[in-house]
Amino acid sequence: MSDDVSRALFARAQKRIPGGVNSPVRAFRSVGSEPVFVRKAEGAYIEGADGKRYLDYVGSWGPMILGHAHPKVIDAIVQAARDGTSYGAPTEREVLLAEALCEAVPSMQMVRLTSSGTEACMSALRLARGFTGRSLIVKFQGCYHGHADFLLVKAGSGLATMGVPDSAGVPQAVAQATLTAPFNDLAAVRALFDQRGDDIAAVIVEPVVGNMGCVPPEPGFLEGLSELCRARGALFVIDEVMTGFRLAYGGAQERYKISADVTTLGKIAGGGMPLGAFGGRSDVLAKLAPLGPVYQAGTLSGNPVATAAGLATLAQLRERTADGGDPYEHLEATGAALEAGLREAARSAGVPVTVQRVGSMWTVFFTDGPVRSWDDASRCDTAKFGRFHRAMLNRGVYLPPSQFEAAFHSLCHGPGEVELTLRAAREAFAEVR
Ligand code: HOZ
Repeated sequence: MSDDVSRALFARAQKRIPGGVNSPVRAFRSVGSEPVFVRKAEGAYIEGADGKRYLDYVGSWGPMILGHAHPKVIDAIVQAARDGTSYGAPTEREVLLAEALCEAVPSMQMVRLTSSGTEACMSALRLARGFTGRSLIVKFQGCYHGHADFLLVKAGSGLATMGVPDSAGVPQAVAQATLTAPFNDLAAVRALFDQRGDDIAAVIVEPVVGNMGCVPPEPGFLEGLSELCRARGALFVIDEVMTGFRLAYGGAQERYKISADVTTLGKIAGGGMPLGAFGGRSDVLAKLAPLGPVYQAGTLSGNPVATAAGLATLAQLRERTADGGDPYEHLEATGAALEAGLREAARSAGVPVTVQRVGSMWTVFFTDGPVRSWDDASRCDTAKFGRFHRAMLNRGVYLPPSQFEAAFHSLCHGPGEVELTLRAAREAFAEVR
């Protein structure tokens, strides 16, 4: 349960902010409680408005891979801010970040910076339409690529959490330009290409889904999408907003040895500041204004403070690797211990769950079979998840407040944090049994 100070703030917030929050899942509605208002965060922990500490597995929904308030990132932000917070003009840091992103993800020859992952995905798909001269987009049921109108079709995450498949306010004509297929179902995508192939501009996918809970791709699925796109003249767009710099320094593309025509990035790439990016083949990016006819712009794009945070975060990830302490091995070890421990805690308590994990993204699904698509995820016992979430929060462990959002751990989560989590989980599973 949230504390008295948070409850008072939430009551005030609801008078001025719809639902009391600026992003729906944060309202904690689907877990039957009220949000903890955060006053500060450090390392693996956040501190609620009343001073209570929670072990954090949200990590700002992905960006905080180094842990909260990493001193090097904070220094970079403070130093950058002293020089001014926005110019609406090019800076050296934008060039440095563009170079670093292209170096990390070799399929990106050029990149354009935005202010959010939503903008990156929306712009990447406008670019795909402009490049191919085609209008249809294929996305997967339960995948979320931000809240642009045409992407709020069978989107997971917040919409799934609120129990609505699609958003009101999206004209039917717009929604019709988006075709959907079940995740991990290559045959369904092939069928879409057979019916509408000449009109399909792009296929966009979360390579490891984080927005219906953590759902990995089955072997051959991503490779098959890439081949289909190439054979049918569509662009393959990999949404690495969550997976970029998280599953490997080169993201899911490095981990699964695949290549996108266009990649979208956000979260870690901005080091916890508002920043997104989309990039890819230079012949495709050459269609963007001012080089080409596809318009895209933004006053805060490539913001000097956000680029400083992004650069500092990527530098830390690279430095740790150079020091011999591979950050991704550390994240993997923590993840493996959490995965095994959570599975065992649920088994001992007799609670049927499926724990799915890729690196430092994971979910405890309250269902007893594998979750490979939105149909599987939607069969979870969300009421029981809600009770589990509350039981964990009462024990100081802050999980994403939705069955359909992946948890993330950081480089600050170590054996002590794993132990704390598993102790809480043993009790919480027993409580919800
Ligand atoms: N559904 C969003 C993440 N997948 C929530 C973001 C937020 O509330 O900040």
